Amino acid sequence: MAQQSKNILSEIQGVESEFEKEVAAIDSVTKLETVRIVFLSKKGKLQSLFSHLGALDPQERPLVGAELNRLKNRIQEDLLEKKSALGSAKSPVDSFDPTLPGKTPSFGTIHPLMQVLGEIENIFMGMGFRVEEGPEIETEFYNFEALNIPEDHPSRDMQDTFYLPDNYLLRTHTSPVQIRTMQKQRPPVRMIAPGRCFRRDTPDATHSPTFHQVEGLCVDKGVSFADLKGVIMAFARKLFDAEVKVRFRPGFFPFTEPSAEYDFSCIFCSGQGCRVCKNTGWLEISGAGMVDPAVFGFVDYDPAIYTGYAFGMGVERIAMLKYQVHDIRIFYENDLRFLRQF
Ligand code: 2NM
Repeated sequence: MAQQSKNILSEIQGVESEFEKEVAAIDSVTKLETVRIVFLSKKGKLQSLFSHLGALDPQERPLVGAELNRLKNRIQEDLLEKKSALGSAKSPVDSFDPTLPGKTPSFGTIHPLMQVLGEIENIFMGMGFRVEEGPEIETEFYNFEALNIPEDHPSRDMQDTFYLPDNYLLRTHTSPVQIRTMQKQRPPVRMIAPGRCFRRDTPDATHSPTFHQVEGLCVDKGVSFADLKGVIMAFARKLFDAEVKVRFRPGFFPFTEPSAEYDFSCIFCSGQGCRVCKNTGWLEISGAGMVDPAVFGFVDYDPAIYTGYAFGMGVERIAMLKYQVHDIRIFYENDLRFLRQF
């Protein structure tokens, strides 16, 4: 064999072992492309070997040519193999394509109960009420005693409240917040206490062991039941519509005297009578009254100087009316088919 052919064969060997080293070091698509260009492109090492074929002894050309083709195929196959290996373990930099459309993050929405709570807060803030908060874990003093609820009252039963160790309990209403606020502040007081409450109720369409309340309180010199009626009426008209009527009926609460239950005229039939109001024309909302002097005694307000009214309402009840929800439990089930509607 001619020396020229021997030289090319040994060059082929050199290129092959060079390729073996380079291919082993490939760890990214970018490097793979560099190696491909070095060996396979028009100005690459293989092409330069091919260009020497013409100068060889015609009899030896097929042998050297076959050897060159073998190397070319081998390089192509090895690079392909490397490429698929890299593809299955892509580095983030190689696989990042800045031209792809972005992923839209999925946003949550405010829970319907919190939307209603916010509306109620806004209406009362507009009438000069401050929003006060307090603990959900309470003492018997704040939840019962200071509210003039006697020791033998059924709401104090183990069955009616969640009791915790050391005489703590989960508050059954937000009235303890009113007591705490009166303790730290002299009149005038104009506040609402929104928040979560707890009662030992078996869940059904209208009961849940956890629920939300907004209670209001106004204490000053000369505050009367007429002020209470005016505030509740203004609230009803802002929350539903300007045509809503408010009705007060006699009621009883240990912490107010006199006490009343209040109703709104049915927002679905304008008081004509329908399924929602059970043909009464009225929707029961909640209770209210003039703060009992005994309660003022617990917070050291002089009932001879100050009077006050207080009221409460259930947030779930109002949300159920507003959104035509017929089962309270759906507010707590985290069912996105329900929650996405708000
Ligand atoms: C209601 C109904 C009537 C009320 C009373 C008080 C306090 F602390 F001032 F005595 N807070 N909330 C009250 C009165 C709550 O909810 C149905």
